[in-house]
Amino acid sequence: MSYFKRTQRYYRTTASMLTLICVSLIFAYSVLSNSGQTNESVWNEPEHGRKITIDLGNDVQMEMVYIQSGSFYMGQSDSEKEWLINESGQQNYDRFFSHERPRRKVTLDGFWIGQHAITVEQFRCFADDTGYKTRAEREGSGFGYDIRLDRVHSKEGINWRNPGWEQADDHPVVLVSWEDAMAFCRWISEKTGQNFILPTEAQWEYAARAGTQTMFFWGDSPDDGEGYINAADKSGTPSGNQWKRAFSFNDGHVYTAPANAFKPNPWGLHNMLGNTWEWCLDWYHPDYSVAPSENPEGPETGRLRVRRGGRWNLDPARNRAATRHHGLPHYRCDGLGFRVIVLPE
Ligand SMILES: [Ca+2]
Ligand SMILES: [Ca+2]
Repeated sequence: MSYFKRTQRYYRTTASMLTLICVSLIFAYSVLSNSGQTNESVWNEPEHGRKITIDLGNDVQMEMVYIQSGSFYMGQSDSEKEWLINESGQQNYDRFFSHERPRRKVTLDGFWIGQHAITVEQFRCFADDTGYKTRAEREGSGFGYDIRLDRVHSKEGINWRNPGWEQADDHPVVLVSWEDAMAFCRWISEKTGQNFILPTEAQWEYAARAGTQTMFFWGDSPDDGEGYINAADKSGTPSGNQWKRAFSFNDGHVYTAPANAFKPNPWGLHNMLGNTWEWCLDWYHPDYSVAPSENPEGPETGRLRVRRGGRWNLDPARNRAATRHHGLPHYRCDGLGFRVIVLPE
């Protein structure tokens, strides 16, 4: 065999071996990154954007994304304040939006966060496994959209299994209270051996902004949000009327949308803005700037828990990254769910 042919065969063999090694490495990595439940090192050696898929049983999975530590400006900017006053008037601004200020720099450690809000299917794994009954199920009522009144109102007989309108398994679970969300966290922590908890509102806003400082992660114009958000839109209210205030496009969903129906923010998280409000860990305080600027956790006690991100029946002003709201820990409605985080040890 000529020197040339031997050399060619040598390179061909080496190339095949390298391909085999690469394929094995990729396979090993994907197994590693898909076995968060069993491989501690994956949880504790995170990189920004790294993903873990957790098996909840019954072929149901859940994706978590790692968000690296960093600083960001939390709260409403000066130009945002002007826009809100212009949009809703000084009185409404003072009443609903003034507690988003002052904007200030906050620094956070890294954490894992759900790529999606907890879905109906994921919540069912928890309920089936434990027999847990939510507050709405135990008390037989919740707050839901009343077609007759064309607004959210107290309703008998609604709960996460039946919000009074159709939800597929991949829609975000609704009608769960803060207490219900915490019960889910306890269950999944036990199941995985990891410390699952709700995000603080600082962690929530950091993740929702994903490095942006604009009103929405796609920019400052509500009109540019088409394909990114499910909210009050041109398709109208559940009773067929037009929303008083809405996004200028048709988002294709009257009620909730599936977890993957819209494009994610720059850090790969879906529906942080819109679709459903998301419970946060903190007790509500009207001035969050009194908390430390490093890893703020909210007041030690309180009456109301924070929720963030807006929901499907709200306008652009109430679906921004800085939008904040609150609720009693047992409150539940058909536009309020949650997503979970894990802190690396
Ligand atoms: Ca909509
Ligand atoms: Ca949301």
